[in-house]
Amino acid sequence: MLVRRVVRVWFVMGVNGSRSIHFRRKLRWLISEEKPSLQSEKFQITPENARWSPACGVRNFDVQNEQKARAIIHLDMDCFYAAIEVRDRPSLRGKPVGVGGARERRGVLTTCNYEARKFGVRSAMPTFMALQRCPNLIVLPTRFDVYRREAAIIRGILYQFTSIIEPLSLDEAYLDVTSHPSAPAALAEEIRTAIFRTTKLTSSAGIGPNKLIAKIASEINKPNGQFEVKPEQVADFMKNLPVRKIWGIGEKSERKLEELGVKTCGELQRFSRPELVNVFGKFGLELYELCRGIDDRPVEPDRPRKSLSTEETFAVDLATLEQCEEKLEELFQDVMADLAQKESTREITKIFVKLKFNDFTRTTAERAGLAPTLEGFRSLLEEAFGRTGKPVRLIGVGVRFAEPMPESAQLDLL
Ligand code: TTP
Ligand code: MG
Ligand code: MG
Repeated sequence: MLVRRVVRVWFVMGVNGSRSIHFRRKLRWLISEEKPSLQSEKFQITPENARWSPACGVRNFDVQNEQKARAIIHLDMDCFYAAIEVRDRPSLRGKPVGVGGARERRGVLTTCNYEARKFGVRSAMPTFMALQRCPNLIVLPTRFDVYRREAAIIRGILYQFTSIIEPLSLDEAYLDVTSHPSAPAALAEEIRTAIFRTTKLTSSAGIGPNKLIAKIASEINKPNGQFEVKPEQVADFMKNLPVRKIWGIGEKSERKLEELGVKTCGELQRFSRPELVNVFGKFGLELYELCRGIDDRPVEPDRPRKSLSTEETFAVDLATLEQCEEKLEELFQDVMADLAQKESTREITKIFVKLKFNDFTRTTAERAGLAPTLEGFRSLLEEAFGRTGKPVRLIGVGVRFAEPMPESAQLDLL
């Protein structure tokens, strides 16, 4: 009986990681106060160990597996777009290369190779700034069709090793290799070699017992390297790790923590759950676990997108609302076409308009309950533009989707 209830809740969790705390609470409720009869000698589970099971990550409902540590690989291609461009133009090998919009068109770099990074060039940097730092930088236009094709080839290679793959973007993915017979680090090496053999592109990998650790680890020996954190090494690994490495800790939270004298995860571990909730609200509960290297989010092969949008940076700033409205109409057409093609059945909860101004500040106007019509986007544009009146450098328009609720969750939990 207990096993059946627990397994059902795990399945629900496996479908949507973002509800972790809610479900954990629900699970604790099931097995502690309200349902003491569910306790059994064979399968003792307490409120303390009632975390997500490793099993949910692999959709494996075998409760005997509950204690088995997961093996997760985070794989990320090295300077992906730039590496493809250099591969396809061997004369560029060894030279600093960036990919993105031209300086004359006030472009921004999507990425650059490691030769360019030595000069301080970075992703998302305006091209003029990149050229100031690295005057010999070769700037190439993007070729998204080629990048997408390479990404599909790489995905095909990954599927030869496991079907539990959660892509994060064109060039990176989590793989749950818990059930694979090879040791995970050897497997990561094998996967990276297979990718290189086929595409002549290098990649880096992080190997760990969960997504948090695997993702952090994949940066450590980048490019063309890998790093493994074994379950027994997690405590040491976290001790000196800067808090900024934890997902969800941005610049603002980092500053907040610095004011409290906290720079590392080890230092953060001194805070109790209520103390962290005081500072960070609900996220404090997750933080309590994350800073200890605990992350039970499953690798989700079919993660639905949360939003869909399109944006454009203009060659000349738009000074008036009328000029912006003209561009808005084009962007509206684009996003609606995209929506029809990719997400025709999803429920839309919000629409939004994002503006970036000529001084690089930005603002987003969004509203729930507005249909995705040109009129709706227009009123948001007016609102966003009216906030500063500064010349506009970029307009983005988009929609946010309702989280799909799995059927099993509706039946079990509502
Ligand atoms: P990343 O994996 O973040 O970067 P990268 O692969 O270029 O470099 P690294 O070796 O550090 O992994 O992003 C993958 C691709 O996504 C990148 O090649 C270009 C694109 N991209 C953008 O278009 N804009 C961005 O701001 C970033 C960060 C990436
Ligand atoms: Mg990359
Ligand atoms: Mg990446």
